[in-house]
Amino acid sequence: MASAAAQTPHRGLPPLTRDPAQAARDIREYGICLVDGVLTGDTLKRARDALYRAAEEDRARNRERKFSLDYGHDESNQRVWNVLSRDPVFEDLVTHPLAMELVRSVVGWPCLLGNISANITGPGGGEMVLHADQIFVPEPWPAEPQGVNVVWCLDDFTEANGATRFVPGSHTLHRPPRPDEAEVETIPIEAPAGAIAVFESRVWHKTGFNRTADERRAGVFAWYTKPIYRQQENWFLSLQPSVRQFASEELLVLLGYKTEGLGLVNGASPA
Ligand SMILES: O=C(O)CCC(=O)C(=O)O
Repeated sequence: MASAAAQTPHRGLPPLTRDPAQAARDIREYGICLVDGVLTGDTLKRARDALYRAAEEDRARNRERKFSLDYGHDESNQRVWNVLSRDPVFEDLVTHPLAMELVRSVVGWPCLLGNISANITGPGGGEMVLHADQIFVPEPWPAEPQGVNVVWCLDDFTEANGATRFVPGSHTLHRPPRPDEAEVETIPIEAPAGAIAVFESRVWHKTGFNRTADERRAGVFAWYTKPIYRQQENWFLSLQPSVRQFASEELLVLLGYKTEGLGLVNGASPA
């Protein structure tokens, strides 16, 4: 089925870049950018090992939780929530200077970290429902995107292993997909391990099918919003306390522990 977005001039993915200014331009034009080589060597290995360790622990303890937009009773794909509480390496991802520069270019500063969770596709794993991340924003949507998602590719993202798929140009439609648009044409966000894809919150996207016999695809999704939105993860209840204890000023703001105007305690910032 052809999509309404196919009528727009944005027919594909922008090329991989290492230039932050180009990446910010790509988000404005295409709704998405791809930056490669953001995590390399030991750092990439640390993040990947930490995520797969957390996933194994959740499976072993039967602690895996699906989300309403996830894959129902699909046993191949696995969601790992709140990775920030699982290993300090994820603090480095949340506040990575390049990621933060791109996040600020979309939603400004201060902003909030809505959540940071991982999706691991597994052999035979199914697709997620097509959605835009600012699904919680009432329509008509404000003129600017209200959030931005930074996707950390901890494995190669390929069409075969379930790379996230998106609808080119969908950010210009300025609305979420309707139920009869669930099957519109999408293209895979293919990128090497260590790359990030950053897309603004109006982009229609979903997890792809994993058609491989033996490959998993780990992606960490860090979701940031303008500071007027409730965070998806309730950090005040679920954050591992030592994260707050050692957090930078920037991370305290992102988590909502240091704030202005909203989220006060007796009229003042809690931290
Ligand atoms: O797993 C993916 O590729 C997409 C995940 C996603 O869209 C989400 O978590 O909102």
